[in-house]
Amino acid sequence: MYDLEKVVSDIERKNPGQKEFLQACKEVIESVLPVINDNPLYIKNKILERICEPDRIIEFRVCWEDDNGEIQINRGWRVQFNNSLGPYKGGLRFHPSVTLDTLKFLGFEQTFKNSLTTLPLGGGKGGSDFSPKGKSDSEILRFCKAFMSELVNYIGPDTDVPAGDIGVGGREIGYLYGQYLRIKRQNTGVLTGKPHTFGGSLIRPEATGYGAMYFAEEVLKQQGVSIVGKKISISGFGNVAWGAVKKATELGAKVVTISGPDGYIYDEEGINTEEKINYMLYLRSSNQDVVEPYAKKFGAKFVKARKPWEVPVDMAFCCAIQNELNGEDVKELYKNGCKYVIETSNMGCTSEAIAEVKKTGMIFAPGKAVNAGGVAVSGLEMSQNASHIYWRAEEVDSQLKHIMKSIHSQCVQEGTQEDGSVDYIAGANIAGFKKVADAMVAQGY
Ligand code: 2IT
Repeated sequence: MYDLEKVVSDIERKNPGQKEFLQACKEVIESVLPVINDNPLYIKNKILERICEPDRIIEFRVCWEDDNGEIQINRGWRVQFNNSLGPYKGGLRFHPSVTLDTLKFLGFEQTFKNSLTTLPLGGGKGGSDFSPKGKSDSEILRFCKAFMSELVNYIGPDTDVPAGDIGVGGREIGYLYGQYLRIKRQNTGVLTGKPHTFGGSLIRPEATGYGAMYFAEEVLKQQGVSIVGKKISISGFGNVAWGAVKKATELGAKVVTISGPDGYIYDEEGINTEEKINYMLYLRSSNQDVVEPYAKKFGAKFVKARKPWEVPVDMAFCCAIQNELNGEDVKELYKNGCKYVIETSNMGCTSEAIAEVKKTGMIFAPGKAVNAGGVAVSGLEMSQNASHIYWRAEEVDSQLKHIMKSIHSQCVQEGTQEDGSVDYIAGANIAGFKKVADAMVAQGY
């Protein structure tokens, strides 16, 4: 029998100072401990101890030359967390806040998320503390070439398939893939999220945001309500926020906020025209990491250095970065009548935020279920590349929708409580965990 406090303190001792990793482990362990304690095979095979330990971590130096001819040095990593279900799969994050702690938490989350997708995907994550902010296109190219020159030794279409994450979009994936091709000369689709001209799946750019809205629709359906007319606040302005705004608008909801490190935009009319939604792509590709220009262009309100959670809405989607929504934010959302917190970024909510949500009785959907549409379509991109074909957008979109519905059903199956309500955190963690754990048992140690 495992005791929660003892397990958590062991992880703390083995991973000193790694707060994010510990937070992610704690959340999953809290949910799955009863399942483990109920299953002698899991106990005998030490699944809990093994699943919290990455298979391996690769750490490397990345040297590149900036536009002034000065040599810059960054650190790069790939955390290959767990490949029981399939090749390591997960994004690369380029952001100054990236540490090994961050990538371990992300690789851990990815393992369970990928299990939920129903596709044969293991979990991994990588990236660098490189900041794309203010960098020229040539600097980004030189950094990507240097990064891939190292990473190339550790990845492959059947071993480890990286993709994008914060700071890594189609442009960066293109540069990284180009360097892979120069060195290996193998068009195996070793990265996903590629531009469509050389193997990228249609709908992959939209997939995370679309998937989040499909999942939210299912959550609402479970309550017997429709998404039409719902007022929504969104944080972030990158790829995930963009897809979410696009799909929310298409489904008849109204998104009134987006945000960046500089503050948030409140657009009372809704971010609901093609021009406004496409402008988000421009903001991202400008490498300035700001949203204020949106206010000037479209006559919306810009609120400096504040988060969007003070705006009264029905549903809140955090789409930016880990721990972006805290306990105070939840109190504010609740006070203003918000009923649903849809965590769309990876571990977007602090532990206090989740505790507060539980206190209020608001409905909470966890990131590893909500945002799994991105990696799911990456899995579909791998299938297309392996069979040397492209699927139509409608085909990919319909598979994505099907997968998100299945993830919702898995949450309901494992998370339904005695009173009939659904604990989506428990549901996602247990469903994701069981499949990985069963595979580990079947494969021995
Ligand atoms: O967090 C994530 O799931 C991603 N950044 C996407 C990973 C992928 O392999 O598409």
